[in-house]
Amino acid sequence: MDYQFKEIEQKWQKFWADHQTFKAESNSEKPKYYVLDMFPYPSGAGLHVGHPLGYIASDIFSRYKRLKGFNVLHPMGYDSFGLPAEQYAIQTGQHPAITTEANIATYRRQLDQIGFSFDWSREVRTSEPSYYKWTQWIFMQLFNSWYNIENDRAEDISTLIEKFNASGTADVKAVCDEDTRVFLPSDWATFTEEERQIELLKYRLTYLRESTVNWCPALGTVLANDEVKDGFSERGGFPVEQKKMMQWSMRITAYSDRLLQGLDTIDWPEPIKEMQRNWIGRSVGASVKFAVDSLQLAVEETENLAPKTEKYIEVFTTRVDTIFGVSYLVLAPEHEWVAELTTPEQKQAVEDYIALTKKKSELDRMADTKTVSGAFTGTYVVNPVSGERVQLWIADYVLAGYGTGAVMGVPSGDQRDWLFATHFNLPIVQILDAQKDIDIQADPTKEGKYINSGFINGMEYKEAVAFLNNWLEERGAGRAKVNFRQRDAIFGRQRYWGEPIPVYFKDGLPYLVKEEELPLLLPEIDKYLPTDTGEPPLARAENWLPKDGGHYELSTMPGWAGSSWYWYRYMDANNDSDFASKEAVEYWKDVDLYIGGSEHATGHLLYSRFWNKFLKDLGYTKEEEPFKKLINQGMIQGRSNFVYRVNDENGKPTNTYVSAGLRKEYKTSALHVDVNIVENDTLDLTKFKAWREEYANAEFILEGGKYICGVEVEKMSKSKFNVVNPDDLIERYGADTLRMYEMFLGPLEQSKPWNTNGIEGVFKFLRKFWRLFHNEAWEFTVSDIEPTKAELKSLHKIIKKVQDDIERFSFNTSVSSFMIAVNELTDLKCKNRQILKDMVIILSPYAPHICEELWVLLGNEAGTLSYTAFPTFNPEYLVEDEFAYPVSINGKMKMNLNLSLTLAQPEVENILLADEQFQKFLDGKPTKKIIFVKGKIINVVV
Ligand code: ANZ
Repeated sequence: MDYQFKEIEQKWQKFWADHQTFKAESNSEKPKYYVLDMFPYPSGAGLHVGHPLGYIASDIFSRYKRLKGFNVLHPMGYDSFGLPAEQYAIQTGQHPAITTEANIATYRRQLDQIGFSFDWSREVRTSEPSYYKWTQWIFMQLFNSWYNIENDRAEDISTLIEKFNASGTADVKAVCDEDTRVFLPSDWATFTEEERQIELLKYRLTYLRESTVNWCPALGTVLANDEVKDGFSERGGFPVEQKKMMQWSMRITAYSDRLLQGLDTIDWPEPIKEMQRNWIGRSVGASVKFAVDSLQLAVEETENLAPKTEKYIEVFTTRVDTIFGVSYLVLAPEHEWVAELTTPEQKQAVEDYIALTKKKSELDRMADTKTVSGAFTGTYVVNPVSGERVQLWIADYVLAGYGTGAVMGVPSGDQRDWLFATHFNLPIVQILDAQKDIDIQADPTKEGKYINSGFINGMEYKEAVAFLNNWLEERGAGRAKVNFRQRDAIFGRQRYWGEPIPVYFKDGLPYLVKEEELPLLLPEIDKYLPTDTGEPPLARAENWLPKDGGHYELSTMPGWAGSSWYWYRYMDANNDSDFASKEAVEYWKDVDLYIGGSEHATGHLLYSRFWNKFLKDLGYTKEEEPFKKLINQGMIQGRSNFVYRVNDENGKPTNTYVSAGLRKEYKTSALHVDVNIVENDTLDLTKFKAWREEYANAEFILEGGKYICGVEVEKMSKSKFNVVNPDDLIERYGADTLRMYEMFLGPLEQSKPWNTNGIEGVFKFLRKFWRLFHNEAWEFTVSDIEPTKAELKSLHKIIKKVQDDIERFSFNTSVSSFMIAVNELTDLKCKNRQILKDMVIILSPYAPHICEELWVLLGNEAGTLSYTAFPTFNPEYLVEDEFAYPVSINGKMKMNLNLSLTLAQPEVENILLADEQFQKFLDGKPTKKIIFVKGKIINVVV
C-alpha cells in the first residue's frame, strides 16, 4: 500500500491514547529525565505553526531519551487564566470559563493531531480550582514568611515573632520595608493586635504596598506597560494616567543575590542570563545622608551624631568619590517629602511641575536623556563631608522606585547632572586633576588624583572610596551599600479572570482565609467590568463574604502566578492533599530540559526561580534552581498587515484610517489588522467594520478606490493577526511531515519566517522511506539475509549522526542526514529487515506515526516501539576496510590491487604473485624484492 499518512496517524494517536503509552511513573529503576515545554495560554485563535516548534523539538528529545533508557516525564497543560478570555467575556457576556474550556478543546485536538508523546494524565489547568487552590496556598506561605538575612533564607513568620518577643528588633536582620519601627520586647508586648499586624506586614514576603500604576479611567483598570501606547490604551485609545494604588507585592528583592548567583550554576543561553543580571541590576555604591538645612548643621556638628528626629535626605550613589563636587540634590517628584520640604514661595512651581510629570510613564522618563526639566523646592541641604549648602530640586530624571528616590547632582561627574546644572545655572566644581586629563565619567579607576575635594585631595579612586565609606559610617552619615535595580513585583490586577487572593480585610487589615477554606473560589458575577464606583469586577459578587466578617480582597493574582510553580504540579498532578507529594518531588527533583520562548526572560523565568527558592527555603522542595537547561526556540515569523489610524494635531486618535501610500501626509498610528480580512494587501472594508466594534463606524481615505495595507515580517502571534494554521498542513501532508518540516526550517534557536514551499520535499522523503519497505506493487517486502557492509555503513553513519545531533539539540541537521541515508539505502536496494528495523527506531522521534506502523509491519506485533532501545553505534562499520593499492614495477605504476587493510606482507605477496594481471606485467621475470607499505603502495623490483 502507498503511504496512507492519514490512516496511520489516526491509528497510532488512538493507540497511544488507549494504552496510555507515555504515562510516566514517579518511581522507576531507570534514571529520570524531565522535559518541559512552556505551557500555552489557550487563545481563541488556536495553535499556529509557530507554537509547535518548541514542542516538536522537546518531543523528539523525549522520545529519544525513552529509547535511551530514561524514565521520561513530558507533560503538557494550560496557562488558562488571562486577559483575552476576560475581554471576550466583557464583549459577549460569555463566562471566561466557558470560552477557556472551548479553547482548550481546540488546543487539545490540535496537539493530539501532531502526535506528541505527552503524559496527559498529568495535565494541569491554572484556572481549575483544584490547581489554583495550591497557587493560593503558596501565596499563603509567602504571607506567613519573612526573609531572615542571618540564615539567608525565608522562614516562618513565627520565628520573627519569637525574636520580637525575646529582644524586640535588636536581633532582627530582615529584608523588609523601609519604615519598620525600632522597638524593645516590652514595646512589642504592649502593641495592640492591630499594631502588631501592621508591623508584621512590613516583613511578610507578600505584602500591601502603595505602587504607581498605569490607570485607565475609561476602562476602569490598571494596564501593563505594553498595553499602553503613547499615553493611550492600546485597545480603544483611552487616556492613561499614572496613579498610586494599594497593591499586593511580592518581596522578590529578598532573593536578588541568590537569583544572581544561581545564574552561574545553570545551563541557559547567555543572553537570557545577561538579561536577568541586568534586570536584577546589582550596583555597588554608598548611601549618604544630607541634612535638611533648617537644622543648619556643619561638619563638626555631624560628628556628634545627630538626634534621630532630624530630617535627612538619603541618596544612593555609585560614585561617592565625587561627593565634593555635589552642587545640588534632586528628589523624584513622587518622593514622599516633596510637599513638606517645599517652601511657600516655591509651592506653585513645584505643583505645576508635578502635574506635568504625571503624564509621563516611567519608561519615557528613563528613555529621555535630553530634555532638562525640574523645579526648585526652596529648601537647602547640607553636604555631610564639606558642610556646604546646596539647593534641593525635584526632577523627573530621578525615579521614585530606584535607590532612595533621591540623587546627589555632580555636574563634573555625570553628563545628565552637567546638563541640569548648566540649564538651571547651578555651580559646577572641577574635582579631578584636569591636567592629568582624567575623564571621571569614562573610567574612575584610571590613575588620577582628586583636587578641590577636601580630605581626599591627592588620593586615587579606590583609596578615596574606601576612605569616604568609612568616614561616613563612623559619623552615621552614610555607608557602603549594594543596591538592586530589581523591585518587588506587583501581585494584583483589578480583573476578574485570575486566582482570587486568599485574603479578607477586617478593620482595614488583611488576614488570610483558613487553609481548610481553600480553594477560595472565583465568585459568579453579572458583568465582567469594574463597578460604577471604579472597584474591581469582584466587587459585583453578591453574598461573597468571609465567615469572620469583613470583605474579601477584590483584586486577583497576575498572569504569572499560576506559571511560577506548575512544573511541580506535573510531578503529582492529581494530589488533593498537597501541591505534590514529597516522594514525587524527591524523585523528579527539577526540570532537566526546558524549552520555550525568550520573551519570558525577565518575567516567568525570574518569578519561577523566585518561587522555587522560596519553596526550597520552606523545605517543600529540594533544588535551588528549577530548570537545569533552557533552550529558547526561535520565533517563526509571520507576515503582518497594518492599517493606519489618523491622529489629530494633539496626537488624539480619530476614527479615520488612511491607505498606506497616503499615510505620510498625516499623523498616524499603525495598527495590526487580521490577515484573513486582507487579500493581496487590500483591506476588505466591510469585513474590517464588522471585525471589531470600535471599527464599526470607521471612515477611510483610499488610494485608487482601495485601502492598501502596510506589510511587515514579524512575530507570528494572535495579537498581530498574522497566523498560519497547522491543521491545513496536517490535512494535506500529515503530522510526521509537519514535524520534520518544522525542524528542517533551520536551527531551533534561530528565528525564521514561515514559508510553506519546502514542505513537499519532506513529504516526498517520508514516502521514499515508506517505499524502502515495499516493492514496486507497494507490497510490504523485507528480507532476512545478512546485511551488506555498505548497508551497515549507511546505517551506522546515521545512528551516529542522529545521536550526536539530538544530544546537541541540532534537529535540523538530522533531517538532511535522514534524506541522505534513505537515498543510499534506496540505491543499495536495501530490503534487509535488520537494517530497516534500526532505521525505523532512529527516525521514530521525528516521525513517530510512520515508524510505529512500520515497526509492526516488521513483525513487532505487540505495538509501540517507544520503549525499545536506540541502536548502538559501532564504529567498526565506518572503518574503510579495503584499499586499492597502486602497484609499481621498477618505479612505474602498472596497476591497482584491491586488498583488505588487515593484511600483512606475507599474505599480500601471495595474493600479488597469484594475480594474473600482475603476472602479465612481470612477463616471466622473477621478482627481486617486494616493498609493501600498508595502506599506501606496493613497490616491486624485478
Ligand atoms: C552621583 C554620581 C556621580 C552618580 C557620577 C553617577 C555618576 P546605577 O549604576 O544604575 O545603580 N541615581 C541614583 N538613584 C537614582 C534614581 N532614583 N533615579 C535616577 N538616578 C539615580 O546608578 C546609580 C547612579 O544613578 C547614582 O550614582 C546616581 O547618580 C544615580 F559621576 O550619584 B550617581
